[in-house]
Amino acid sequence: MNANRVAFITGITGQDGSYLAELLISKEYLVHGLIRRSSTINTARIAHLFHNPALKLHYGDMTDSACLYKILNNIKTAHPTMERLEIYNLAAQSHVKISFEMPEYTADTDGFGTLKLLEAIRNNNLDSVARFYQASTSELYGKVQEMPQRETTPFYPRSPYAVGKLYAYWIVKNYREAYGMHASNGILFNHGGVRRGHNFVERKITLGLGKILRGETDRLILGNIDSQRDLGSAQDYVEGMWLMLQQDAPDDYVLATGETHSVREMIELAFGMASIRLKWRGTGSNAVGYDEATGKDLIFIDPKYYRPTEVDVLWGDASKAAQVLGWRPRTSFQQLIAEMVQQDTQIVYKVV
Ligand code: NAP
Ligand code: G4F
Repeated sequence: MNANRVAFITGITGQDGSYLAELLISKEYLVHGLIRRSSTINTARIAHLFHNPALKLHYGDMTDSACLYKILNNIKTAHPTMERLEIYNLAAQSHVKISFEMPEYTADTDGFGTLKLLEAIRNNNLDSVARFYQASTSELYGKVQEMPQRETTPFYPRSPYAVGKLYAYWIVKNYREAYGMHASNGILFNHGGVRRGHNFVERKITLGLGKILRGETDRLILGNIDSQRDLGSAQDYVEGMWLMLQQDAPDDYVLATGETHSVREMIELAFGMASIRLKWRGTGSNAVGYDEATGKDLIFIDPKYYRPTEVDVLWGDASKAAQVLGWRPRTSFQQLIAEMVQQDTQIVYKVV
């Protein structure tokens, strides 16, 4: 461990937090992480790091400003000579559909939680030492005003999640301008992988495929399969987060693959990797995907998965991140889906 490499990650038990913790530990950081108390185990993604002396976990919650202050105070006391503290704010109620069902909690965590953390930094007099990364999102573009979307594209959020994240985006920018803080927004387009939460669409597809192949179910039920997403690999994206905090000056960056694919394409690709060629009949909520070889209906639509306001298409332009940070995604869409199919079905599919 290097005495000058200290980081604090909120959301360390999440998909991105777990990959980021691994990356930072591999770079000799001492990593502090915020975890929530839960009645069930919520640390599966970081269980392999538990006994690593480079990891220290602290109980807390983004809605609890006193604990955020106290954790930062403890970190300051533990590292009295640190010249830099990298803070990655990844904690969020991150599910867009669920944000319509719990809008207030989503705003408290994703919006005001960010403000509380920024205030905890200032109240601990850590503003000049801290480098702050905010997990902003392509959901900010919502009803997109430009194709593809880049840092200068106007925002048009379409969910309580996106509106909460919009507040966070602007408060980060405001604290940068008002107090000179090294605070950056990473505007990340969708990214997943084998640690992706089970109720995000690409993981739901590969897990559903696995259940069908094992005979545990005879169908996969989804919502809007015509929306399009720019989907990359979480492991590639956490490198971009780290690069943002290594820059002399803070700034905002899009991370994206530059390709967009419909949910329908994701389904066809995943099922194709298991040698199931899907054909479709019907449209909208009557669309059904069936196995061309057997005629068996496999994919159904249930409008209960529709959002009151949908984001139809996301397609990112990460040229700025490429030019300034030297960041480029390494994993193709096909490779990413193949990795997930392999994990969830045990079928090895080689992408050529
Ligand atoms: P994730 O897997 O859902 O992880 C979210 C993390 O936040 C978990 O560790 C969760 O803890 C924690 N959390 C939730 N509410 C909290 C609260 N009130 N207090 C403290 N911690 C809380 O999300 P992810 O995919 O890793 O995404 C990381 C961040 O990037 C999120 O802010 C997300 O909104 C944003 N983002 C994600 C994507 C993407 O495609 N993955 C794209 C753009 C932006 P538990 O484990 O206890 O639930
Ligand atoms: O997988 P999703 O739930 O991801 P969404 O809404 O794009 O949000 C993810 O990416 C954002 C970045 O743009 C992050 F900020 C956010 O935290 C999260 O990681 O849905 C993707 C698309 C949507 O159009 C949705 O309507 O898939 C469609 N979809 C169709 N059927 C479904 C389903 N989504 C889910 N979750 N479940 C379905 O059954």
